[in-house]
Amino acid sequence: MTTPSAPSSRPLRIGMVGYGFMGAAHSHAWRTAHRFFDLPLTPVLHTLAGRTESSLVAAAERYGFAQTTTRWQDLVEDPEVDVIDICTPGDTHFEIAMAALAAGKHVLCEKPLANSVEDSEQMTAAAAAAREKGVRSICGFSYRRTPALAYARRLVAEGFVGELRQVRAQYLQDWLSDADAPMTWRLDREKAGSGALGDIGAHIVDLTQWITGQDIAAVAGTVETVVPTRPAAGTAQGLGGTGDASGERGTVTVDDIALFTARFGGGVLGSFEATRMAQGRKNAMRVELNGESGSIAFDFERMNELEIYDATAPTGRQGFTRVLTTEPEHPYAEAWWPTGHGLGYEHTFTHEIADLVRAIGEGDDPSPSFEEALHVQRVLAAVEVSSADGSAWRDVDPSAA
Ligand code: SOE
Repeated sequence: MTTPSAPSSRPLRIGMVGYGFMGAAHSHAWRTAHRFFDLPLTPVLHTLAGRTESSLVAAAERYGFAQTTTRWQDLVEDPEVDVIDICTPGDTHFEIAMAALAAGKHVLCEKPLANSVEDSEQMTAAAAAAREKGVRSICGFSYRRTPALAYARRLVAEGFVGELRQVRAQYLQDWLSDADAPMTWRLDREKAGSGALGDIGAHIVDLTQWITGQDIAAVAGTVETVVPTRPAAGTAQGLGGTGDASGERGTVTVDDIALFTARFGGGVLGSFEATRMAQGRKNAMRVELNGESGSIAFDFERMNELEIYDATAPTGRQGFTRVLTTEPEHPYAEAWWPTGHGLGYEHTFTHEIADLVRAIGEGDDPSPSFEEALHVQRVLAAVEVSSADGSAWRDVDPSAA
């Protein structure tokens, strides 16, 4: 009988705050990344922090953390913890990230970076100061690590679409279509910052900027709350659940739908739709780029595929081609299964963690940086200001936000 050998690289000890949807996704990624990617450090699930002792302990057992604490400050104060992974609602990001950076801990902060531009600015300044001391920080825009989308970025950079003419982005979900879906923290502005805009619209803002290599410079938009009150109590399931329709109702303080037009820095026009009211669309995060010589289209509900259209092909053979992005040529794919076997939602997080661990081990700056996440925050803020201003165009800059 042989004993499995100990990890060959140095440990990277993780202190995670929060253990909901994102806590589950991140822990899975921390556990898995070094088993599929060659990494300079081996992540170790050191301590899980959360408020409610009983569910915290159960989550730690399920996710594989060695210990728990009901004080996130313990993670920051523990010299053994190397990375603070913030998986809590947006209202807590600022305080935890600032303390972690000041203590010299690397930080992975879920998106959106914070609930306000002002907090995001301070976090970005703190991350920049910490970077001087070798401390790394990253914001969790995990969809960048979808092989098809990373490949789309490469195609754009290689000139496949030629000059970019138009960007179309949608993030469609339906878990709030039922007017009796219960109140959750995602419907509370104090906790979440905004609704569909910040929770899912933030992803398509980040993605389109990253894929095109252009920041959004101005926006004109409308945000709307379609269902103003919802059952205060109910049974949670997934993001939503079943509300107690006969009981008390709470007030929804965030948007259900956000629609906006954007002008990218390079001059290209883009349209954006973020909604949690699109019946039948479960996680349809779609991006389409139309250029002079071709188009690229993606839908997360078919995440292993990228549609590409080559306008330079002979007319009789033109048409969208469905590329299965599971080949060794596609970013991240080679580390996984034999050709064609496909990946899932969780892999985007595993790739994010693999890139982060590599950056920490090699002394590089991981991306998306807090600077990039701050720009996303400024775009979101400008959309809200535009909406309040009767959908007038607003510049995305520090003074306008
Ligand atoms: C996390 O990255 C996240 O944005 C969640 O907060 C959303 O609710 C989810 O639907 C997509 O991923």
